[in-house]
Amino acid sequence: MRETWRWFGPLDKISLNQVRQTGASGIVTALHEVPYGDVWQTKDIETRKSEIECAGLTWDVVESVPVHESIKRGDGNLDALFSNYRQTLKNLAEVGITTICYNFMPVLDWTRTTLNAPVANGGAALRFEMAEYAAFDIFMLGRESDEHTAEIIAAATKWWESSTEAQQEKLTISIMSGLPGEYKRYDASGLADELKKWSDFTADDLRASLSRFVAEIMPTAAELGVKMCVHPDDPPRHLFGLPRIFSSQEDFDYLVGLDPHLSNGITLCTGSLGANPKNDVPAFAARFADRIHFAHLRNVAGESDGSFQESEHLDGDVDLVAVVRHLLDEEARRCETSRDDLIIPFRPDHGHELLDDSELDAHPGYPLIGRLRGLAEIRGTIAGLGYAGARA
Ligand code: CS2
Ligand code: MN
Repeated sequence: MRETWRWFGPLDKISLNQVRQTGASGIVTALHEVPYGDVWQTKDIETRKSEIECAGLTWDVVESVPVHESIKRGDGNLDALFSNYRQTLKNLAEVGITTICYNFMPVLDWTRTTLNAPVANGGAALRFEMAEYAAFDIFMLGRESDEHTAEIIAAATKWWESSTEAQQEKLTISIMSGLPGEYKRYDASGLADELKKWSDFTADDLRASLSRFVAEIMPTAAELGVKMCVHPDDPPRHLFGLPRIFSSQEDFDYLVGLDPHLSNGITLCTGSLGANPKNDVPAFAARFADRIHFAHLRNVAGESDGSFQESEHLDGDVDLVAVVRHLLDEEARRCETSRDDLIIPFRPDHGHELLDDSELDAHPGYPLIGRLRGLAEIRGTIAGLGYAGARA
């Protein structure tokens, strides 16, 4: 397995030199400055690639080549958008970058209600509190739905009635923090307006858009030797009435059914999938092993009302050691079958805010020291499993 690190480009508060000190050797990044739907020009890709290489690292994975909202909606000038997407893949492949992560979540990306929930050791974690999510939904978006149970509505009402304006503002900022880079942050009423446009849009509609995306993009990816890998929904559930279609094993079976070629692959994000206790993440890793082109390794601790908090990498609901074992076994199988993509890149995904992390003010969820710790723990896990025939 190859240790990688997500770096948000020249605007990232964490420098490539700092990344080197984490021990990671690969970079996961994107041309975040290119507007969604535009072609990534070869010269821009080359410039970013050489910047990474000058720091002694390699650009291993693109996360993400964003899927334009019109593609998810299935409206607008789709022919041009698909053609641009294919051209971007060609330009990336031409400079040797062939592992491409994407996701298919409409409007919102990863979603939390708190960016700095206290952890017993003094650090802080990202958290999804069901009552606060419902309070935002009911009282701040004013959305009518039968989504919430009576118990959650009662807890949400209690939160809402005792909350200050500052707390409501903080909740809004937390919920918007996962939004893709290009989007200007919505306020609550801006998001409510956007959601209205999607109110009749169903999971089946989104699946129809996915099916067209797969038909338009995967044959080109296969031809170019590009490994596409879709990131699961985070959290793995519909949000504010928006459908999500990458939340369960069945969802990924559907994707594979659309095109069984291995170019139509998966990003295994243990923390995203693990936020639904029904997902058996090691079993998921084993089932889809041959098309896992990229792994996000992190952990979550779930609660009975559907709330969850990001936990230490080796201490949560997901048996990360079992997951790593499946990935190492897969690499061994790839070796036997002479596949040319023997090594699975992984990153520690998110991390807790620890020690001096808050001073650096990095991207929420992407602190330096917290991720360094997660990476080191996973490195130890890999080394441990590699010794003494533990994998036999
Ligand atoms: C993160 C995301 O939510 C997560 O697990 O890894 O930032 C993820 O990278 C994007 O949602 C999609 O790639
Ligand atoms: Mn992830």
